[in-house]
Amino acid sequence: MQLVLATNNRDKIREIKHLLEDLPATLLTADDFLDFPDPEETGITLVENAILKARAIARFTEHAALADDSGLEVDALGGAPGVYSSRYAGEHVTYKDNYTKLLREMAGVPEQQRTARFRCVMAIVWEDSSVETVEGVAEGMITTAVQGDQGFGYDPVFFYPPLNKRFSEMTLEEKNQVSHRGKALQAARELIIRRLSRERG
Ligand code: ITT
Repeated sequence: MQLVLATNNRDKIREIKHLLEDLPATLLTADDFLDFPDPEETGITLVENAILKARAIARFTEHAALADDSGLEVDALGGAPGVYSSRYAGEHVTYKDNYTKLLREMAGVPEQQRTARFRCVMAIVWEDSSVETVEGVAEGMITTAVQGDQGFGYDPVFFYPPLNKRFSEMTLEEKNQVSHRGKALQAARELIIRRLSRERG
């Protein structure tokens, strides 16, 4: 089986590869193709955008494709930035621009109201064009300052109480065991394994 990771985000690719690498499937990425598309994310939900990205890449590569649409939902901000997490501070901004804006918006919000969750939806479009989706969630708190140099995105401001540290203070293995993406990937692994055994007949 050849499965294309339908993302242009290298940080996601690192985490996804780590959890799928032992499967008897060849994982292909943007680096394996010329002019790999970066589809416009016109959906208003993570599910819509994940399916949209997986479909676009499956069509372009003529292989099965797995897409990840993810975001951070902050309760004190009514669920923002949510599906707009990568563009929170504007188009073509850095991770730092986004979490700096988040800390600014959260200034003065008391600790017990700083609850948030990362959500990850993965869509797989198979070679027969059928689609399946899975989801993973990780509950945590938004900190008041930046710390840690692991991970990516909003990890330096996302505190995970069960391990008493931020995502930015976890190794790749630790983060994958508890994160939204790690949980979605566990479910995606099951879909892939089921598909592989069906293909083998
Ligand atoms: P692709 O669409 O090419 O996959 P993207 O970065 O644009 O890449 P999304 O539209 O799904 O992906 O945006 C997800 C954003 O949510 C991402 O850019 C981060 O800002 C944030 N995010 C997602 N997962 C995260 C994680 O594990 N840790 C920190 N931030 C995360």
